[in-house]
Amino acid sequence: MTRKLGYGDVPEGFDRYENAKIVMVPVPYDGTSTWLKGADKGPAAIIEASRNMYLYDIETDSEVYTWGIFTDEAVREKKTPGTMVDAVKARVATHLVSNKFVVTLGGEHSVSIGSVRAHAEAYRNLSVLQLDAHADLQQEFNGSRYNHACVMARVREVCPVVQVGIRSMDSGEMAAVDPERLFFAERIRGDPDWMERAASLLTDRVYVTIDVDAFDISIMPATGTPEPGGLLWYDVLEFLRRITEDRQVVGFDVVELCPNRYSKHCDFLAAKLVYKLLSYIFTKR
Ligand SMILES: [Mn+2]
Repeated sequence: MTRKLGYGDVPEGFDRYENAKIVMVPVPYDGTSTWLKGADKGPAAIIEASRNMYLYDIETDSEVYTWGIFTDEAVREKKTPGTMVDAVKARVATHLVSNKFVVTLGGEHSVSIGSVRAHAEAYRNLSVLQLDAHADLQQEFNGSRYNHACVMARVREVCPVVQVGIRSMDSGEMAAVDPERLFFAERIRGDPDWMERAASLLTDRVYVTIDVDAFDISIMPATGTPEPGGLLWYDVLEFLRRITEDRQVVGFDVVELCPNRYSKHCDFLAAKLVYKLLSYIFTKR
């Protein structure tokens, strides 16, 4: 039997479901994005890039793959955004019941709704940390409540959110913002306390959703709606590490990578971001 090409190209045995604490759920969905298409190619690009990473993390002096990393079959439901969300929720829920730690790989941001709903049912007092250029607080967009511009409006229906890196929205969303819980990219620049304040607003159990457009376009041009003025690599890592030290991160997703032919470094950044966050979470355990 030939081995499936899984995340991280982990040594044989560590990639089997029975042995794996960590499960990758790819969701190659791009049904509602509005500008650059191709987020459906994101999960495969992340997995391919991840197979070229070193599996030792210098910072934490750890090899998180030894917890076992299983890469699941992709969720391919795409009749409507709503049926896709339900399919993601059902898939993630089956892994949570089996006591796995689930990483959802998008796909556009609407895939996060299903994953958050599954985690919110499995974990009491969950809050969601969102890293994103966009607030995603539209109640409805282009005729769907599950458009990628509505993600955080749907998430706020199930748990409190903290939004970081935001730098683009419309006036209707601005009215819906909770200013205490939203950290604009331009305002956290040069503010030494923002990480502390953002972290303090989270509950003990946290789900993290990372839209890669939170990163600055200089290091992450490969996304559907790139915005200048974003976060940089070490700032994001420092913040994520701080969150994992003070809180229990119970799941996360990385979404909106829209791979292109010219900037493979973006695929690698997303793949490594997944591995870094796993390293932080599991070093603590
Ligand atoms: Mn988003």
